[in-house]
Amino acid sequence: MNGAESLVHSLLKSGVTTCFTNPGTSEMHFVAALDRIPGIHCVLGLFEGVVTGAADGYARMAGKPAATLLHCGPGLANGLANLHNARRAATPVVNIVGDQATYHRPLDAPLTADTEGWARGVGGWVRTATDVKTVGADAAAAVQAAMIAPGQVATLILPSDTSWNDGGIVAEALPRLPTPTAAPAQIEEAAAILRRGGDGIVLLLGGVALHEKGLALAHRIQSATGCRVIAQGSNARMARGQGRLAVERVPYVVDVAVKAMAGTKQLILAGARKPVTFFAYPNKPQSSIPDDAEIHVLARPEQDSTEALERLADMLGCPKVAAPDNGSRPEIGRGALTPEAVAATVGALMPDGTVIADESVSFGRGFFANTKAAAQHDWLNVTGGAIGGGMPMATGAAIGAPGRRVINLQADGSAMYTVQSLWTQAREKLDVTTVLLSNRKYQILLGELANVGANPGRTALDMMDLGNPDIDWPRLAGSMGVEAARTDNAEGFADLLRQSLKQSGPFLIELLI
Ligand SMILES: Cc1ncc(C[n+]2csc(CCOP(=O)(O)OP(=O)(O)O)c2C)c(N)n1
Repeated sequence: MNGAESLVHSLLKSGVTTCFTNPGTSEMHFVAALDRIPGIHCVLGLFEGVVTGAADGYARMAGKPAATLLHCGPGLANGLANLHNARRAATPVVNIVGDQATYHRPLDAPLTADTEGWARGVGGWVRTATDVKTVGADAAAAVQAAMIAPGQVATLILPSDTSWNDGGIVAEALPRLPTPTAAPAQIEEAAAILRRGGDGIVLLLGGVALHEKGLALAHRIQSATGCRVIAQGSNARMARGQGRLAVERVPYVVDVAVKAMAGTKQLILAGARKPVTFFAYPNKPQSSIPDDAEIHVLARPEQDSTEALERLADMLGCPKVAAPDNGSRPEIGRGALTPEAVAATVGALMPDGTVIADESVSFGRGFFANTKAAAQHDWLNVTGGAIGGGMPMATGAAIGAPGRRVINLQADGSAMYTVQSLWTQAREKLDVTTVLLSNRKYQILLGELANVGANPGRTALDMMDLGNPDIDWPRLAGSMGVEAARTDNAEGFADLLRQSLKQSGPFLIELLI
């Protein structure tokens, strides 16, 4: 058995069944091993940002990591932005990077780079395999490391001789390390604040606290104490729709966020961090939370926040409550393609169990209110602010959640970063509906110009304009095997969305907004 074969067998023993890849020469033995050993679904991405973003989306839905397979330092570098997004989402990823043979590295051949250094920025676990005999054990350790709560990118660098040499040994799965629980004092402190009551108590949820069980517990606590419940600005995965507590997110725009969080006196963090603004702006605050607010940590992101919410609810004696009533399903939108009309149509038509991959950027800010009473769904955000995450995330989510429709709410500028995702969706016949929000601008940056106090001229405005030439999305998608159509009104959108939901495979709807 060679090293590559021991690696594949060991990944399988540790429960890894999907590999997103864009290989090169140094990965050929790994690829050949995948041929000989059944059990791993291999998915080709035509750019490493697709590979890494898909691994992120996959694990958010599957609850376990996929492997990537990338080519040397430069292949990793191409995938770094979406590994950064995965790091911010605390997604487990087993990031495998083939590299120069150990004895070839000193020759400084063209693709030789600081692979370890580049990997270190996106995850706390980086290892370079040194011996064929321990490659299997390295793989098991990488899976274990990726799953350390709350989840992380674990990079295993694989010099090609450790792949092709004989003498590989298959490693058994390592035990999953337990998720630390909150200390009693953390629960007591939060309970004391909630018991005392009064205005301005805010429970801020992040991480797994936004999954179904955490939200139900937050609903119990809110019903019993009257505290406000809100979510972090961007989240890996949030359970939403009928019967689930509808929570807003801390807004992106600083002034709007400051207004939304005004009056916060006691901020209780459950798997969340204290909100900070994306950027500093001249004469604006760096956090939306008032300076005099007190911060209490019910559960740190790496602690089990659901269990902490449960202990808190029990300590407070919060009675069981009926599931929240979010009202009736929205009606489909009519007329112009306003954010509200688009959101209402998505909310009206999405089937039960839909996964929303949200990279709607500036157009999507009203989407939450109009989808809270939709069928039950999960909402995934691009978490690290690195655009180009949406389409790969949708692609990976469709593989991680088979049988569920993925709707990708996708701004056009961000889409162009990783547009090759459409090709993978077509090849894998994935049930992804891309709602392409075509404003032909970097709209958000126009707002940012004003926020930083800049006075734009012609050149500055040209840098935010995606027209000239206009991108022909139906033709672009069609060229990659994805059926597509365009509309400029809400009725047309509803027709196309219905059509896409009825058929299997990917579909792209360009909305001229
Ligand atoms: C990797 C990366 N590159 C550049 C940026 C800067 N950036 C933020 S938003 C944006 C434009 C987004 O445009 P689009 O996706 O069309 O959304 P819109 O603003 O039109 O809603 C850019 C270039 C970024 N956040 N991440």
